[in-house]
Amino acid sequence: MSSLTSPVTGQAHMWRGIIEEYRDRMPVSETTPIVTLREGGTPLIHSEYLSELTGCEVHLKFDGSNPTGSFKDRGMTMAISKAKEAGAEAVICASTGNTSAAAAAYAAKAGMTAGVIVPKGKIALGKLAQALVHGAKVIQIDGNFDQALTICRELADTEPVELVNSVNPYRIDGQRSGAWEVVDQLGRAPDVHVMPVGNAGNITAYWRGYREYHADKIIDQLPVMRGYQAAGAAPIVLGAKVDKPETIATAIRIGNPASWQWAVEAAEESGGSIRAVTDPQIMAAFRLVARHGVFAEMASSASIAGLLELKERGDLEPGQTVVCVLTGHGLKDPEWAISDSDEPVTIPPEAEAAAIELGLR
Ligand code: AN7
Repeated sequence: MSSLTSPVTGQAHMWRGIIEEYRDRMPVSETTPIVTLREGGTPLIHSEYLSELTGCEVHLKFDGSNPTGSFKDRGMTMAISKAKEAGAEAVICASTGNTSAAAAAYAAKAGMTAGVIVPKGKIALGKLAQALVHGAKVIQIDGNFDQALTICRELADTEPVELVNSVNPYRIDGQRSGAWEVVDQLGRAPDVHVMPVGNAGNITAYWRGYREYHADKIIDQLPVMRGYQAAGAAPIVLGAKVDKPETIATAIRIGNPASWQWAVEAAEESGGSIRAVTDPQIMAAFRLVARHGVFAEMASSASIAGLLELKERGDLEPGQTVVCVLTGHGLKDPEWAISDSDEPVTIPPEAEAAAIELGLR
C-alpha cells in the first residue's frame, strides 16, 4: 500500500483512492484485493458566476475528473474489488455509457473480463471508445438501457458472472464517498445538494453518505436533496415507467430506474424533490458552465439546469451553500460541443495573420 505523503518531500498528499481514504467506512477487510485507479478526490470548484446569479454560494463537485471521466469509478472500485475477492472472473453491466467505461477499465486493471450491453446508437462515442480500448466485450441492443439491464440481471442469475450495475450494493457503498468528500472539502454539509438522476443509484448513495456522517455527528445538518431527471425520461417525476425515454442527455435516458424508491426516499426525508428539466434547459446549462471553465457532460448539466430552476421557483434562500454534482466529463461527447460552435477559421501560418484574426491589430 502506498503512503499518504511524498516519500521524497514528506509533503504533497498522495490521494490513494476512495477505499483507502475512507477504509473504515467501506465493507473491506485486510484481505480484500483493492482494485483502484485512485478514483475520487475530485475538485469542489467554487463558481463565482453561479453564486452571483443565484445569491448563494455555489460549488461544483466535478466528478468528471475521475480516472475514467465519471463518478462511476467510485462505485466500480468497490464492486470490482469485491468481485475479485469473491473469485469472479467476469463481470457484466448494462449501461448508457459511463458504467461500461468504468467497468471495462476496472475489470482490465483486475485482470477480469467485462461484458457490457448498451443501447445501440445512444451512447456517447468517447464512452464506447473507452469500453473498447479496455478490452470489454461490447454488445449493442436495438433497445434501451432498461431492456439491457433486464438482460444483465437475468444473465447474472443464471451464468457465472457478477453484475456491476448499481443494483450491486457495493456500487452504492463506493459512491457514498462523494458525499463525504463534499463535507470534507466544505467543512460542513451543504444546505442544498443538486444532482442529475438516471438509474437513481447516485442520489441514493449521496443521501446515505450524508446520513452516515450525520449519524456519526461529523455534520450537524443534512442537505435538502434536489434530483433532476430529463423531461423525456422522467419516470420518478411522472410516477410511472417511461417505455420510450428520450433526451439529448443520453447518460440519463432511463425509463425505469433501479433505485427509484430510494431516490423518492432521499427527496422526501430531506425535504427536497425530484423534478425534471427539458433538453433546451440542459443544453443552455451545459453552455453556461463550459463558458465558465468547466466542461461537463450533457447529463451532468441537468444539475445546473436544476439549480437555475430552483432559483426561478424561489426555492433557494440567499446565502445558502449549494453543491451541484457534475457527474461526467464533457470530453466524453465532444460532438455536442462542436455542433454548437462555429468552425475555427483557417489562416496562413503567419503571426501577422493570426494577430489580425485575433483582433489584436
Ligand atoms: C454522467 O452509465 O446509468 O442516477 O449506465 O452517466 O446513479 O444512474 C449513467 C448514469 C448522471 C445518472 N450523470 O446517475 C450508465 C448510467 C452521468 C451518468 C447519471 C449517469 P444514476
